[in-house]
Amino acid sequence: MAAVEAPPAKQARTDAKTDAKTDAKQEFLKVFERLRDEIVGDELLAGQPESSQQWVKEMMDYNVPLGKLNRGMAVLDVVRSLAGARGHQLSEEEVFRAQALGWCIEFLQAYFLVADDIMDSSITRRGQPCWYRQPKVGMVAINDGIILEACIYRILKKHFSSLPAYVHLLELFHEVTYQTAHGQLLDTTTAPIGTVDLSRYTLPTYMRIVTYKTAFYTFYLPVACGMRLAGITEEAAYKLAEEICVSMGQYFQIQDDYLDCFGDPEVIGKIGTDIQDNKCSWLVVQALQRASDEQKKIIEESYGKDEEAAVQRVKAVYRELGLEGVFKQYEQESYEGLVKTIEGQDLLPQGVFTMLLKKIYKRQK
Ligand code: DMA
Ligand code: MG
Ligand code: MG
Ligand code: MG
Repeated sequence: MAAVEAPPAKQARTDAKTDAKTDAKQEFLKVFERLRDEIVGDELLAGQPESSQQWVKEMMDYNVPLGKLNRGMAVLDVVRSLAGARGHQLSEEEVFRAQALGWCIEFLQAYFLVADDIMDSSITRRGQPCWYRQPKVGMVAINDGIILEACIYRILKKHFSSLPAYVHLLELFHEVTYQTAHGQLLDTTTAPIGTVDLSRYTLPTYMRIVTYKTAFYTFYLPVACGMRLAGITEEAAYKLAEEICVSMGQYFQIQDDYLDCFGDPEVIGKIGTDIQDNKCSWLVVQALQRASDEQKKIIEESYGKDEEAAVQRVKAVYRELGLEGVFKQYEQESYEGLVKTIEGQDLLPQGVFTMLLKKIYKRQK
């Protein structure tokens, strides 16, 4: 059957929207180049051998700007939404600051991912080999991660130290880093190599892991950054933002776990490792709530093994249990619940949150 063509008006609108999106990304990437060049040219690195400057530049180009950039670009969206609600037009400087702060989040993300891929023995990330798997890198990646984290504070110092929000921003990055590292600790210690203990994989344990390892840095951090730049100081507003962002982050990580097993590696840019890695994934938690004794036995014997046949046996049980459908239903309920919460408050403009939610609803990558 021939595809029905979209009416021209709608097509034009869609094109304009796509163009605006590409432009925003291009503008954002330009800011990355500026920040990167500032770091490579700063007084410390300029005094180091050329090879160090080259290394840092290449390491940043490889690890920082090649993701979806949702977290980083969200800061400007949040600032715009907050300014718009007050009828304020952003200056060029305010736009740059929101973008630079967004890059601080992307540096933090890069730092966590470099380390996460080592800990998870992952193969690919963003469609290329994980940084630590580059032959010349190996465990030097640990130090590169430390450099990436330190870059956040150099950017903050250079571009934000004259603002009243500076100390709040420092505290925010420190706090969220601490929370995320504790999430990663829970994630890895709940998945010890070589011991499969299915009694660990409960929903409360799962929710705690994902709240800490993902929700704070993925959603609360960009929203709180935008709120600080907009000059919001009421504690209640931050508490509310945290509540909504944590729910959204839990939903986001559940999608990540689903895609680890059922997503297309070509699309998500990474090869799933959760079953091999013995992870307390949302899927195994759901499977165990529904499995027969026989199915539990298969999971018990095959989970946490780095063997393709074992992975396929676990996936077969997931399919028998209809987990794809269970996920779709969860996704719908979670989305509707979030919309309700967002619409049920009037402390912050709804656009701050709906914008983020729209970007992740039914995501394939
Ligand atoms: C992601 O957990 C959490 C952090 C802090 C990177 P994950 O290992 O499920 O992420 P991914 O699937 O991207 O490796
Ligand atoms: Mg991982
Ligand atoms: Mg991990
Ligand atoms: Mg994952």
